[in-house]
Parts: sequence; structure tokens; C-alpha cells
Amino acid sequence: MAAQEEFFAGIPKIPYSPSAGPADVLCFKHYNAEEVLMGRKMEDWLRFSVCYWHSFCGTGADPFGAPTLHRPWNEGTPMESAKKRLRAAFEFFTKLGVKYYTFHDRDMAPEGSTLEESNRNLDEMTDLALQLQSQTGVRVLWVTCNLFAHPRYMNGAATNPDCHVLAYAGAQLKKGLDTAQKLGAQNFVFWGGREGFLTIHNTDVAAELKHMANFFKMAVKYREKIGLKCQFLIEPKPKEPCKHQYDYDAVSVIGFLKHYGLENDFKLNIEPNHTTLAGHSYEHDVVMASAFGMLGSVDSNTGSPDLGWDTDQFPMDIRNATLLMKTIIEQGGLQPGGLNFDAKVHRESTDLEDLFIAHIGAMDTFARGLRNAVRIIEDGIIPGMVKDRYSSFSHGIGQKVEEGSASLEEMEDFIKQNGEPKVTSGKQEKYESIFNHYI
Ligand code: XUL
Ligand code: CO
Repeated sequence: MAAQEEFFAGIPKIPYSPSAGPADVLCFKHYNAEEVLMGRKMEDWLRFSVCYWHSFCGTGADPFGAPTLHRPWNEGTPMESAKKRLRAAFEFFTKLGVKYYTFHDRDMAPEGSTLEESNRNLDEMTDLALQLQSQTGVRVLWVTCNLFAHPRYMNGAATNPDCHVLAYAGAQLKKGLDTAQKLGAQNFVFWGGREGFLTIHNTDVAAELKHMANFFKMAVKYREKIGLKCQFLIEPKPKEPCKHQYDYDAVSVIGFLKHYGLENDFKLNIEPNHTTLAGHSYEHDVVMASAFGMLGSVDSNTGSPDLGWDTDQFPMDIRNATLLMKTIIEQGGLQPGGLNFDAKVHRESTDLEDLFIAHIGAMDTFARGLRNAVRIIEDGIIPGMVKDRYSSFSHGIGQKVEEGSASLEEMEDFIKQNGEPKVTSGKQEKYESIFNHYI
């Protein structure tokens, strides 16, 4: 049998070389997969995943310009290039040393002219994926259905005003869940690409939200029916492509899930570039989702704070990574979720090696974030200061408030006896200075 084509010739398996110099960018200087921190290997805290759509389907085209990224796997018929792309992807995952990948149904296999043809394409491609997964040990972190790119979905999928379109989305989702089962995916993501509106004039918001909830309920039922062991995740995003998207941010999604009784069936996949688009700080939605016990996974990327759209850049900010990892450690990790690089190289980063450099840089950023967060938690200075700040809730009237057994009459009695509370400094600059010590 002819040897398989090598797509990233000249790039070896990426080593851990902690003493490498500043210009050595094809090695890890901080990410040491097997090293144990706080009782767990780095690779298990971080659970890195490579996304298929940006890294293997991305062309560098933008609304103002033609493709700039000419990849060697884009050759032949759509199915031939899909197979080359899949082989290239697995070569990339193994050389990079990442154990998980994520994909949309339509980026792994081309859409056919009927549902049946699309499903056949997907079957053929997932047969190959299964083979490559068992050869390499690389697994699916999550799979998702692309319910936003095809023109039929231009007015939404689960929230489309035409039930015929919703039915198509349901049929596609059924196959997506079968695919998750076939490939042993650990999670299934729902990103509401066009679930929202461009103008309120033509939109019945209450009806659309109910239809979306009922669509999710069908998914929950089918997951039960086929015995699929896979965590469902909703990925919030406030806008783009719609002007308003229903899954606006973490707390809106949590409210939606609780309102429709779906909170035990779903968690959240938080993408910080979406969080900042919603007007929040980078770590905001990760912290909020975690506070509600709903943080399931992270689409690890960043935007440009000075731009107003989703640039899906590789995350390279150590401060932000530290804040995320602190929250992730405090909740005991992300498993079965992970840190998925929903990130693309810039259209000007045209070399194949740039794909490696980008992932390695981001993995090292998160490895540094992990190491910093471990030191913050193990030193206990910041956690201790926060604990002290709330210490009045551990006894007396505070304990009753904590437990939910206090009344307004008791508040009044307490104030009559104790008078005005003393002014207590919030110490923000002190917290910031201590945090910076660890960066
Ligand atoms: C879009 C986005 C998607 C989802 C999966 O902004 O983040 O790629 O992660 O559909
Ligand atoms: Co995403």
C-alpha cells in the first residue's frame, strides 16, 4: 500500500523544551502534558481541542477579499478533498499532541442536494474518522450541526417562522446525534447561529423562543432514546450574524433553560470572544456559568477589544488565561468539556506552519494560566482575602441570611441594636497588585 501523503512535512511531533529561546516557536515552553499539578496532569486540566472549521476549512476569505490560505488538502472532488482534509487534520492533531477535536457536520462532509445524500456523505466521512480515531487515540470533544450556513436557514432554524425549515433542522439534528454516538463524542454543542432577529417588526419573539425550547426537548428525547452519553451544551453569543441573538450571554441562556425546564439537560459552552461582544469582560461568562454550576466547556479564543466583531483570534493573553483557569480549577475542571480552540489564523498568516505556531502559542498561554492559577490557589492569599470579606455570613444574623431563614423584622432588630455598619475598604488595587504578582 502506498504511504499516506504527509501534509506537514518537516514539522515533527512538537516537543516540550522549557529552556528554548524566545524565537523558538515550534516547541512548548510551558505546556508539559504529563506534568501533575494539584493532583491532575496538565493535559487533563486543559483538555485542549482543535476545531475543524477554522483550521482545516478556513480559506482566509473575508467580505473584502479572496482566499489567501491555499491548503494542500483542497484538491479533487468535494469528497476527495474532504478525505484529504481529514487525514491532514489527524496528522496535525497527533503532531501537536492534542487529544480532542471538534467539528460541524457540514465541515467534515459536503452537503448534498438532498438530506439522504448529505447523510451518505457524512457516513462515508465518519467511517474514515472512526478509523483515524482508533489509529491515533484522538477523540471528539464535541460535534455540532451547522444550522446556519445553508440559505434555507437564513431566517433561523429552530426559530424559523416556517415549520418546514424547522423540520429540516430537526432531521439534520437527528443525524448529528447519530454521528455523535458513532464517533463517541463527549459533548454536543448547539450554537444558535441565526436563532434571533434582524427586526422586531416581522418577529414573534414568544413563539420563536417556545419553538426553540421544543426543538431542544426533541433533542433531549432522542438522546435518551438512542442511549447517547453526551453532554449537551448551548453556546451563547449576543449578535452576529443576527442583530439580536436569543442566546445573548450566559445568564440569558441560563434563564431560558430554567424557564423551559431544560436546566438539567444542558450546560454552557462559553466563548470569550462572544462574551466581550456582549459588552462583558473576558472572564465574565465563564465565571457566571460556573457560579450556576453550568460551565461545561470553553471555546478558547479572543477578540480584539477595540473591534466590535467576532475575530476568533488565538488566545495569547496570560492574564485572561489565568482568570479562566482559576475558575476552572475552582469548579474541579471542565471534563467532559475542554478548551476548544475556536480560533483562526489571520488571513495574512499564510504559511502552513502558522497553524502550528498559533496553537502552540495558545496552548502555552493556557499552560501559563494554569500554572499561575495553581499558585494563586495554593498560596491562598487572594482566596483567603475573599473569604474574610464575607466572614460576617458565618455566624449570628449573617448565618441566618446565608441559610435563608432570616426575616426583615430581624434585620430591623439587628440595626436597632448595632447601629450603622462601619465603612470597609474593597481593596481593589491590593487585589490587582497581588494578582499581578502571579502573572
Ligand atoms: C460562531 C461559533 C461557532 C460555534 C459552533 O461564532 O463560535 O463556530 O462554536 O457552531
Ligand atoms: Co464557538
